[in-house]
Amino acid sequence: MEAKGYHVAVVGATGAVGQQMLHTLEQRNFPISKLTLLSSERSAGKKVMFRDEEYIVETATPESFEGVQIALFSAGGSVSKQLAPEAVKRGAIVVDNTSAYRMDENVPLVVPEVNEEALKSHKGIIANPNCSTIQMVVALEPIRHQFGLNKVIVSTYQAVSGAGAAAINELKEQAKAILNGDDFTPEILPVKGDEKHYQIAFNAVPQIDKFQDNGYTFEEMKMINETKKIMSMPELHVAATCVRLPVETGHSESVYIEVDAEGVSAQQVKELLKESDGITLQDDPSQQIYPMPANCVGKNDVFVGRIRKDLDRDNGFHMWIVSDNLLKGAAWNSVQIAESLVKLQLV
Ligand code: L14
Repeated sequence: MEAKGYHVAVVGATGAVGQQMLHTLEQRNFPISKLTLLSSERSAGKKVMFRDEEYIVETATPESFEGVQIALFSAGGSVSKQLAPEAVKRGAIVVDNTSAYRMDENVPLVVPEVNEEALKSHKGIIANPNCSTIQMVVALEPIRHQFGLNKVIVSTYQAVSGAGAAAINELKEQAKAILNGDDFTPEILPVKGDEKHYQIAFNAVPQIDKFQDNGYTFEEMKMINETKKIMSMPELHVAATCVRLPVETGHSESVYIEVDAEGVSAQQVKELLKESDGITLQDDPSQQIYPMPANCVGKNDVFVGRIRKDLDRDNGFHMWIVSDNLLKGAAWNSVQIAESLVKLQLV
């Protein structure tokens, strides 16, 4: 079976993340014997190219998963809730890119650089974490391992593509309207299903996903809870503020951390991250070198820079973390999980 590859399904194949999943499967030359492309009814019938072959996307139903071995889901939480168990029932391993199962005790929440081993306990569904969480924990894990970690305070600067292809379109159309002096009506951002919609072009909006009763947004709570779960650190202090910017793709994060060890230098942190898997260090103030989303689009790595020591606390550090939210934040992490499943002979 290994030589020929696996029967893979992509659910949400026409979406912003689904398209990147196909691109990543191609680019990684993932062993595929058969590919099934699925979507909600709305997008069914669309044509999609994969390895120079044209596929017609079909409406996802329970029966669509007959014979599927690996199913990558990215068609929204309700589709995952409905169909992921159906795929598992038919023998597939599901890698789910929605928030539907992330905090479920029976579901491993995996970033391979951090907790690949957690895959071994899977019961059919594996959750792909939130995009903002993934890029942060890739940078935090080597620091935790080397110096210990007890506190994280993060502010995000998130791109619109996280909210899907329609949000990208809204940013572009709005920017055009504003430059032309035309009227416009925000309809999607900050959250499609929420009551009010606000301008995103030439603006900054401190709301990603819906508000919870505690005053934090769901995106902020995802970062807080998922970070603790992935790093197996229920006691870690984490706070998050998530902000949407008029950037098309690439999330940025200003992160403050406190380590356990005393006397650690910024240089030590830089050297550690430079050698760590999945990280590219871009940190040279003398040459104005630091990560920016425009330079990270299309790349799988997490980019880290602006590493400096807090001026008041010996164990405090500040850094700037940027990654392509559709790749390491979504499609690449999902495909990487699939590669790990193959490597660990779990599929
Ligand atoms: O939890 O609107 O996977 O940018 C990440 C992107 C939720 C929406 C998730 C956005 C999504 C979020």
